[in-house]
Amino acid sequence: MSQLSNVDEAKRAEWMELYERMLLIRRAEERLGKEAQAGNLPGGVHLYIGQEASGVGVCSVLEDTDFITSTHRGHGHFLAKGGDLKAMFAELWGKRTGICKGMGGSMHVADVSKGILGANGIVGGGIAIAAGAAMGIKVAGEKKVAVCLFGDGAANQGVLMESLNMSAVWSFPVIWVLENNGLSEFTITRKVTAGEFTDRARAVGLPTITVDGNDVLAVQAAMKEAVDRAKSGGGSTFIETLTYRIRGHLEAEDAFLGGYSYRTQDEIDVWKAPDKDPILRFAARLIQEGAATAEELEELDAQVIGQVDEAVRYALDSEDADPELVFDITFSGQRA
Ligand SMILES: Cc1ncc(C[n+]2csc(CCOP(=O)(O)OP(=O)(O)O)c2C)c(N)n1
Repeated sequence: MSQLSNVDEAKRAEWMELYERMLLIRRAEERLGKEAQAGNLPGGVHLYIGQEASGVGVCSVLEDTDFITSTHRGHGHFLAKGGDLKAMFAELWGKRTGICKGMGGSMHVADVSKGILGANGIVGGGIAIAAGAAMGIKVAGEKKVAVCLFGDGAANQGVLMESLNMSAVWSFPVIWVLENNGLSEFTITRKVTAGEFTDRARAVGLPTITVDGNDVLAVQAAMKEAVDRAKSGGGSTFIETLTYRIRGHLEAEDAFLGGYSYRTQDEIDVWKAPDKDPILRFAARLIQEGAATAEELEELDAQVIGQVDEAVRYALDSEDADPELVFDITFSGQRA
């Protein structure tokens, strides 16, 4: 660590943890992108690259006992909430050691022991699940929160208004986190959306916070406010994190679109630049504040890449999923 640090040791350790978590998501997903493009992964992947500060900032203030619901773009949320990288990779490769025994795949990574109620291939599918989880917390009188992470495309699903309404009427300890990356699959969200998303929450009387979703500390501060409110009985908050998806909707996008493009390379490049990319930005901040040196960050990067390599080996060395399991783990009690 630099001798000229502006931050105390506790803060430094916390910031480094945030940085490492974002880096882990980035390096894990870069590897997944390569493997998918080489045809080595069974099934498609939707990468979270560019949005890491949002998921990491959100989950940084949560306990294992707090819940999150996620989306089809769920690897980042899973890792941010403390999900195991090896078990996630094994899941994506369809192996028995996968977090869902290899029966779920990329869009269904879940770990209830960490409060991760699952990624979800149904756009908006996590919204009512989060409302239900929050209702459960309220009925049990527990000091926990449920956090719903969803996209701007999902925000146009009707279930959002129903769930916002219920969360306001019954003062549920639920935090709505709209990760607004401006894109809904291959559509510019603005072209299919009237008004502001935050106004939908205000319409039912919920407090709203709009935050720079590529600034991990800003997201964390917004979440702290919302979690404090929810855990002290003050009910729900709606947070909008403004961010951008750098990769395509899914890794096979180019082949899928056959030459059609819904955005320009210039636009993507703006968001990859050091003043926008959440990881490059935070690295610059760490160095500027004397919390780390460039060499230390490079070393950390090498360690993280090593962890990713190890997780790939673990997945490849694991036994294929057992199709028979479908009868045991899809529906409760089906075999009995
Ligand atoms: C109910 C449902 N309708 C449509 C789709 C197809 N689909 C997959 S992702 C997507 C857009 C999602 O946009 P957003 O919620 O903004 O998430 P992002 O991909 O930007 O992360 C659509 C329409 C789906 N999976 N589920």
